[in-house]
Amino acid sequence: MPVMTDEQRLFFETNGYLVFPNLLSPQELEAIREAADTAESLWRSDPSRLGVRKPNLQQVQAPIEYDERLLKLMVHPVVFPIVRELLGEDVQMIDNDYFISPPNTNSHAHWHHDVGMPSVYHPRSTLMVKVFFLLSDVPQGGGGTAMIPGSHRFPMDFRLPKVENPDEMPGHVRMEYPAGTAYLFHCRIYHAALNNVTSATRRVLIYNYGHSWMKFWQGYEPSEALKAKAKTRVMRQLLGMVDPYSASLAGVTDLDEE
Ligand SMILES: O=C(O)CCC(=O)C(=O)O
Repeated sequence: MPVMTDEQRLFFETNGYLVFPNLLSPQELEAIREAADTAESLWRSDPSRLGVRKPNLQQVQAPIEYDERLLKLMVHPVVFPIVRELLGEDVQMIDNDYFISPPNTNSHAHWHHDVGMPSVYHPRSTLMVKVFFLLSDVPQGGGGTAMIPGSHRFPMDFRLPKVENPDEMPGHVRMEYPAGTAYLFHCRIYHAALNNVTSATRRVLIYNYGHSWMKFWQGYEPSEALKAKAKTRVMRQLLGMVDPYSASLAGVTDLDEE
């Protein structure tokens, strides 16, 4: 059963992204923030834990390994069915991150798309869909994600304008929204993280989904401890615990089905 509204289908096809205002209720947001705080303090207390520790980005790699609430967010009942519809029944997790962009820092990610794959021409395919959950308000100039609407359909040889400062890209839209908002995009869309010129820290959880025959992004392979927590068909497939070439959620109507 399709879950996307006609408005969502048209918007995504045209623009390559979707926004979900107020997706997390205040209670859900509080619980997810608490889980993210726990992950962050564990990560900060142990420099051997995977992630990036740079002045303009602190990246807690694979937050789903840290707290079951962050694992469950991967199957959010509103967003995940849409991801599934966009990618198909062989959907799998590819990577997941918790990004912290400190105040008054320059962009950590200039304009790019996530699936260049120079040998493969796939303008009609959706290879990956990335979902962002905002855990902090992102004010204007607060280092939010920016995208070029419709650029997921640009041809391989499209000449993107060269800009020194990512904020100067013509025609971009900015994901500057309150905490609790989520957005997703088609990974061929051109996107960037803009400069954070405010005194606010941006906090965002990122879940990237692809197909079961794709590899996990290196360093994001689920641990055995995490796999032991996968009690449902959906979770087992998302964590790659099924045959990659016959994986399918076809017929699964209840995300909690064991
Ligand atoms: O931090 C951001 O908003 C951009 C993230 C990004 O570029 C990516 O996930 O590929």
